[in-house]
Amino acid sequence: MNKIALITGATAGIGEASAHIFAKNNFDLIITGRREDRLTQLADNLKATYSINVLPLVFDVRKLYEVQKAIEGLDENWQAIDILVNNAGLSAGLEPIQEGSFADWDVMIDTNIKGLLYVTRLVSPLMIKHKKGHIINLGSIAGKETYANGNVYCATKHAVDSLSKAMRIDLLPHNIKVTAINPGAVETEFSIVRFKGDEERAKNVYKGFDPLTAQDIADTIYYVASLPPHVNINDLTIMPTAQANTVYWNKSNS
Ligand code: NDP
Ligand code: 8X3
Repeated sequence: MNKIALITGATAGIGEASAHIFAKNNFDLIITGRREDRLTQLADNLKATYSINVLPLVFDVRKLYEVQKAIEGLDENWQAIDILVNNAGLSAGLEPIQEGSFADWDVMIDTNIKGLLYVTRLVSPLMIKHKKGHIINLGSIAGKETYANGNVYCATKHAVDSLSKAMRIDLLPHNIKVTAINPGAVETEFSIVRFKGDEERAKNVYKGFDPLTAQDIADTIYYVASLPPHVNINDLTIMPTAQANTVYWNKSNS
């Protein structure tokens, strides 16, 4: 029987790249996201390419009733989840605190903190029941440091950092690993979402240096997921070589 990985936010970027690498390594997959067309297309592609079972579940992680319906409705054979990749997340806006948008704040807090909590709250009892599991949370360098105008996004990722530590303690008696992956700049749809579809502004973020790719992070996620049972990486910060932290960059490629 194949192992099972549940990856949230698999319709783009890091989640989509992670789905491919787990599929390539013979995991059956539960993939989630809000964009049904993309999710269905990815599911069909993964099934055809890797001959694995794929269950696409369309839901918004911010809506508790949708998350409950999806996870509580899993058939017995899909409940034995080995790996949960809490990846769905976003940034919205980049303004000083005194000019921040209430709507942007709500969407980041509801997605990055509450959404991650809802999924974890519903999946972790299944892992406890099966006496195994590994939760991999997507934090960020923004969860280790704070940068100008990053205020609320940074705060949500600091919360992920804190929750990862808390999960590790609470799930310790149940043989469940918890890892936080904290990337620096990864070129995905992240900046397009942050700047509300302004592709030119998004492209500028990655000008003059080689950013990380979604594949780099997916490879890292798969690496931590494939370590032996007695080994866990608690916390891993991964940066483009050209980025020392959230402030210092070597943008000399232009
Ligand atoms: P993308 O924008 O490319 O992908 C984000 C994914 O999250 C999409 O699949 C999207 O799916 C999903 N998502 C967003 N909101 C919701 C929601 N409310 N309900 C369900 N799914 C949702 O970004 P990345 O791949 O770059 O980001 C993935 C994670 O990595 C995020 O947590 C991000 O904060 C983190 N990260 C990213 C970095 C970067 O520089 N790119 C660096 C550090 C961390 P859909 O819209 O279909 O719902
Ligand atoms: C995304 C990386 O530095 O843009 O989490 O906040 S950063």
